[in-house]
Amino acid sequence: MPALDTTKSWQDLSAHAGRIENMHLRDEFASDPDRAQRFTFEAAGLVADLSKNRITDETLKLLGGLARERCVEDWRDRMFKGERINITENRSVLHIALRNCEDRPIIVDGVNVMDGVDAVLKKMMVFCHQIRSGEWMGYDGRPMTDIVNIGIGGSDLGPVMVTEALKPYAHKRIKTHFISNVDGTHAAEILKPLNPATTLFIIASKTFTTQETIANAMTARDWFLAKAPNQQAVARHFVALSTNTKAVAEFGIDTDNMFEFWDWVGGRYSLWSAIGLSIALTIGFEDFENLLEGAFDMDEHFRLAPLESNLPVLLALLGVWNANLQGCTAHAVLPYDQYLHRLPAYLQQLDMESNGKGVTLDGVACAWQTGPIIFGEPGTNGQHSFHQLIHQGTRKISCDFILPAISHNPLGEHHLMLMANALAQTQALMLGKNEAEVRAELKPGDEALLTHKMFSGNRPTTTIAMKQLTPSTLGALIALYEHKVFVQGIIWGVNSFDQWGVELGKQLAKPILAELKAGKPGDAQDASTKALMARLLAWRKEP
Ligand code: G6Q
Repeated sequence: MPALDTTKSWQDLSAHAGRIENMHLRDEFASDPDRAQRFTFEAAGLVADLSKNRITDETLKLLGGLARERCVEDWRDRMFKGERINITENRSVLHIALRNCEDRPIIVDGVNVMDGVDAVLKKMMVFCHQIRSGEWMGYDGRPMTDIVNIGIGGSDLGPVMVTEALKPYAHKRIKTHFISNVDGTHAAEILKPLNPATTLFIIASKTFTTQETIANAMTARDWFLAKAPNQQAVARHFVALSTNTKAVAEFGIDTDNMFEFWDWVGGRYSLWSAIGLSIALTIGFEDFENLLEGAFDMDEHFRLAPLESNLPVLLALLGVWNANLQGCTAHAVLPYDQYLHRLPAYLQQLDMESNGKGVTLDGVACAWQTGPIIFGEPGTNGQHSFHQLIHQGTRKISCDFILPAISHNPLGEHHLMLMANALAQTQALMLGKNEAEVRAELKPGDEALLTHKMFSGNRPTTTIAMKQLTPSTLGALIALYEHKVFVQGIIWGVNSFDQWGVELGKQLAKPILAELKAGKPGDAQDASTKALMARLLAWRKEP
């Protein structure tokens, strides 16, 4: 693929960005009563208002041209067909198969992957029923009250985010917990209140070789066996989610208790697979299917809608516009729903691990910015913290405000207050406060405060609204972001589906661990690492 900055559409967009440099959103809204309507798009139960971004009709037209020149439709179709578009790992990218609710055949290496998908879903359905009904009992004949998912990265963040987001749908008897960090504190604090006789452990690891997960799984097994009557009890209390049958068996989990998935499911795209078992056990299989269906609706929209009204494509192009041509240095995700409090963390992995890449598919260094820094907190907490910088800081930051109309907890006027705050933030970031407005409020003698109280406004925000946060709208929202990230990767020319950056740290941790165990830093370590190791080891020896 030609370098992004050499393409005609990129050059046209850059020239256009220069032409509208002095545009202010306040003036655009004042002069164009249709602006909000023209720049609002809908799909799969989500409404996205793009109008508070620094865009014009011309911008969207040119961005559409960019998408065409970068062959977005072709890449999208190749993904849906199961082609090996993850070229550095020689893999298909088929999370869409996991929620292919119409069962359209998807053939990889002559095999319809839907057969395996359907079989695992069925196995998950049966298991969900057994656990939730209490039919599946622990070693002393009682039903499970606690589920502990042990996994990290893609085998943790999605399930954590979704089980938190869908708490109103959770089974009353069952509490779901997650252990991810190799810091023993995580396992210790989660296990402390639990009773092994009524706890089910889910060991979630695609490779089943991840150091942190295996260490936590072994700790959990030791903790369990310290109370359980015998080794056989493990079969009632440990299940595995993995692609690696051999390693699961070696760990001592009966492979009948293993839920399979495949190498074409990327870790950070895996919550729809067996990795979502903790979700299905928590909210029930029917609502898990509703989650898949919501995602499927978004997939169908992404697959079929023209680029001009295709929500993931539009959000992707807007993100590229803001990051590469409007000088935004980061992107904030601001869910105005407490249940979505782990969404920013989830999206950090989805976006930053997918598009945090510095070379193109051809292995050439990118001369343009790629994946943005993603951060966020649920509203209104962020308003009393980092929103200050978004309003008045020297860095430009684009934001997504995510806003359901109906709360699961309709307490007094809380939800109206929450919505008012979200809307007020996007309005303030758009309008700002000019000199005349500040002067009109300044008390005599407060002239020195003038510039402190002024807001430039003109800061880009997108509002994604929905009727209510449900399994279906959540599924659509996650799929929206997944496809957005994919389209951005296509525009930037990077592989959104590998993660070589995770590897180096893992490799280097091995010799350091060996030396820490031996109590002596190795000579090959750099001076800083060596000194830190020596100091830490010395402290550990002190009484
Ligand atoms: C995700 C990454 C990474 C992965 C974890 C856990 O896309 O590949 O976050 O999910 O490293 O890997 P395992 O599931 O193999 O333990």
